[in-house]
Formats: sequence, C-alpha cells, structure tokens
Amino acid sequence: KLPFQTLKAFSDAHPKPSNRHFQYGTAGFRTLGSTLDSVMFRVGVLAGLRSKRLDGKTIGVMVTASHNPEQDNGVKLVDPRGEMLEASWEGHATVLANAATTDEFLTALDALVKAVKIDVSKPARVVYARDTRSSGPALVAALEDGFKALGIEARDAGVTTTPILHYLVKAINTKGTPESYGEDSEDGYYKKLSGAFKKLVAGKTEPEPLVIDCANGVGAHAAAKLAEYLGNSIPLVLENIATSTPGVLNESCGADYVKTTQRLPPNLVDKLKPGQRACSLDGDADRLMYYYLDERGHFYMLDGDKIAALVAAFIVDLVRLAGLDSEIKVGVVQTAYANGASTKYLSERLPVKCVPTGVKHLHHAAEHYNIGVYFEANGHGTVLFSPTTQEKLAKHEPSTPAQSTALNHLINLTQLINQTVGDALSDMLLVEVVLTHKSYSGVEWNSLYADLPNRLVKVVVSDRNAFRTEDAERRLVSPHGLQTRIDELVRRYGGGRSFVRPSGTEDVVRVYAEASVRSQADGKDYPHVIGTS
Ligand code: 16G
Ligand code: ZN
Repeated sequence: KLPFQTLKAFSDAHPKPSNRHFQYGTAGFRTLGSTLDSVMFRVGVLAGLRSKRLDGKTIGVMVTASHNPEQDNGVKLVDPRGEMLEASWEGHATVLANAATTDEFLTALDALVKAVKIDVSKPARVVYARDTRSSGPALVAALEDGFKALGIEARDAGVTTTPILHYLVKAINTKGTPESYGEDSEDGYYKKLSGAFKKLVAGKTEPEPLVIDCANGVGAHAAAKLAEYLGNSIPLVLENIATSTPGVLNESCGADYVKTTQRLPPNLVDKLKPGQRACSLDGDADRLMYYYLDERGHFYMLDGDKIAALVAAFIVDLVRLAGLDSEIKVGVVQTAYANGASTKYLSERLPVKCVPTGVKHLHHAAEHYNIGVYFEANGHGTVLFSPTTQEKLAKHEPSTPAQSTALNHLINLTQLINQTVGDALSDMLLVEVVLTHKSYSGVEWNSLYADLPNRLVKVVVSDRNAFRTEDAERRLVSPHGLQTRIDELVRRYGGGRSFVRPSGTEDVVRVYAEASVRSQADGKDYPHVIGTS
C-alpha cells in the first residue's frame, strides 16, 4: 500500500553513511550536521506516518541543534498537541534511521506500518522549521524529499524558534475548535504573547531596559519581531544578533555558555550597567538564563531554579488572592540538578517532585498538577494549566474586586505562557511580569534564597552504559559499590549532596556536587573515584 517505487527512488538519493549509528535521544537526532542527510529524509517519511496514524493531525518537525556547536544539527518531531514525540516512536525513528540500505529501509517501513496499524490511505500533514545554522537549508531539502516521497501535505514555517514551531503545531491542530490555541501563524504567536503581557503590566511602572543575549541564533529574529509587538510596554536591547556570521552561534554567549561557565558573555561586559537585568537565550530560544552585575562588576546568575522559585511563589499568591486555593493546587517539578537551596525554598511553600533529566519527564510530571511549574536548572521550563483548571478560571465568579484582579491575572498568564514547551521569550515576559508586580530588581529576586555552591564536571569513561541510576537519577545502582563510596564522601561535608549520571546526549558521565562551602563543593576527589572503579 505504501508508494514503494517513489520511496525507493527518493531513498536512493539519500544513502545512509555506512560507518554511523544514529539514535533518537532526549533531543531527537543530534550530531554533526554533515552526516544527517539520510536521517532527515527518513524523518520526513516517519513524520508522515505518524500523522497518518493520528488521523491526519499535523505533526511538527524542527531542524536544530539548540545550544550545541554550530557545525552540529539535529531534528525532532512534535506531536499534535505541541508536545514531544511519544516515547514509543523514538524507537521507530532509531530503527528507520539505521537501516543500512534502501531495501532495508523499505522493509522497516512496511514492518512499522503493520506493527502500529497505520492506515496508509489516511492524509498526512506536517509543519516544519529550522534554526539559523548554515547546514539547515540542505537538510531541510532532504526532509522535503521525505515529504514528497510519501505525498505529505507540508507547510514550511521557515526559520524560526523551536517553541514557535511547537506553538504552530498546537494552533494548527486546534484551529476552529473551542480549544483554539491562537492564530496559526508566527504573527499570531507574537500577538498572543504581547497582548497578554500588556494586560498583565497595565498601570504598572514601565520596566528599565532589558538586555537580551540572542546567542547569535534564531532567537534574534523572534525577539526583534516580538519587540515590535511589545512597543513601549517593555524596552528590549538586543545583543548577539549576528545570525549570518559564520562561527559565532552559541560561541562565548547564549544560555548554555552562561550556565556552564557561570560567567557573563565576555562581549556584554561593557554593555551592562550595574544592577541592569540581562538574559541569554540559547541557539533555538527554548532556554533562558537571567543575570546582572553589581556595582563592583560581580556577576550574579538567575537560573532555571531561580525562575521556578519566582514564578511558582507568584502563582501560588494569585491563586490564593483569587479565592481558589482550596480548588487549585500548584506544584513544582525539578531534576536532580536543581540547587538544594531552591528545593528547600520551594518545598516550604508547595509540593515539589523530582524526575529524571529531559523535558518529556518534567512535562509529564507537571501535567499531574492543576498548575504545574517545571524548570530545569539549565533554563528550560514552562507552566502548565490543566484543562479543568483553565475551565475553572473561566467560570469562576469572584466575590471581591481584589479576587477579580487576581483571577484576570491568572487568565492572562495562561495566554502569556507557551504551555507546549519551554520558551525563552515567553518565560522572559513571565519573569518580567513578576518582577514588575513585585517591584523587584535582580537583587531582590536573587535573594529569595542563596544558591549552594556547586560544581558540574563531565568524566570520560570506557562505558557510560555501565552507570545505571534510580531515584530520579539521584543514586547509582551500578557500577557496584560506587554509590557507597559517594555516600561516604558526601557525609564528610555540611549540606553535601552529589550524584553521578550518564549523559543522554554525550558519551560521558556527569558528576554533580554541592555543599554549603565553595571549597567543599569543589572537592577534587570525584573524578578520581570514578576513574579508578
Ligand atoms: C537535552 C534535553 C534537556 C536536558 C539535556 C541533558 C530536551 C528537549 N532537552 O538537551 O532537557 O537537560 O538534554 O543532557 O529534552 P545530558 O543528558 O547530556 O546531561
Ligand atoms: Zn534549545
């Protein structure tokens, strides 16, 4: 039933490199852009099958390698509600990507169609986009060959951010229904966010200009357009916007650089006034890091944990002020990387759950709350309002003007926040709303709690698969005996905590340690312990 002749002709033009193994991991396929031609073609076909399986609903395809080096690229699929691809299909993607020849690829397609019962006569629809990487256009052409080979109705969303692509997928699939997520265009996205932002800050003092480090990536385009829609409701100063200069994407700038080096992008040093708020996006604008310099030029970083603390406390207050605290429960989801001080701060105020690293784990856990706030320390996160909570907000009749104001703020937050996935620009506006409402500068925000000093290092080991974890990656079950030795070390330090986990994106294990004193968190013992076991 599949158009095997056409598929074969196209597939022959996109042979798989024989010496490569591809894996659909936490962030889709991601590796050196120059090796991804066959993967793109096959993902194009797979996206079509996924759509057919879901009765012609639109599937998203994003071509990006996010914060990774410029020569890397990648691709991931987005399910109809704007969420990450369902986990069971990650395996199908990996199988298709690794078929050695066209014949094997066609056999694997046939097997997939039978295994998951795809009615191939159903329509297939996709929407796709890419970031600013120079390898993008050729990879998108390979992807489009996949669409043509299966006769897929494909809509090109051009060069845009990952969260905007997620927004479009949801907007397209809810168009004309009572659950409509907004106009299914980039302008629709800017309108929705800026409109909600303006309502939320109406009557408040205009904030000081905010500096945005766009990582020389696609976030620069989106931030510039968003700024037009925001007008003078918030002055934005865009930096690192050289999207067509080779070699500068994510280079000494961007959210990942700031988080991992705990430093200001060097080229912003002379651009920030003491106390001025600034933030960094990553290469596809789904991660956000805030920071400021004090009078002496000392750098203070406000990461995903600080954003979670700020936002969760604000939402809890609004729910109480709206008189809904007995009906709407707010909860937070974090990972093992969350600073212990943030977990303590949040746990004293609301339920906190810890899950394994990776957005899909956080997102799904957050769906179990009426309002679920999730952020990774690295700056990826969002807030989810359950469908019943959104209905409750729409129907609730406030009994005082104060309740009515809080209720309207909550409703506007559901519009401001990109609930499909972490979105640096939407999160940035959310942070700005809270800072404005609380009249906080970075200093007050930072003082919600004091970060425990911490270190994160990567260690190359002969086999990272030997490292298996439990308890949301906070404890090792193998190699045998290693966890006991970590426990012994941790006990020596006040407020000490440490864990070791295999990376899902690199061939290394990561070692995290925190303690109440910097010198103790820095303890040199860990890599040594791992290296010798
Ligand atoms: C990916 C994940 C991110 C996670 C990171 C961990 C998504 C979309 N992205 O970038 O959430 O923090 O991997 O990388 O899920 P690691 O396993 O190499 O430490
Ligand atoms: Zn990213």
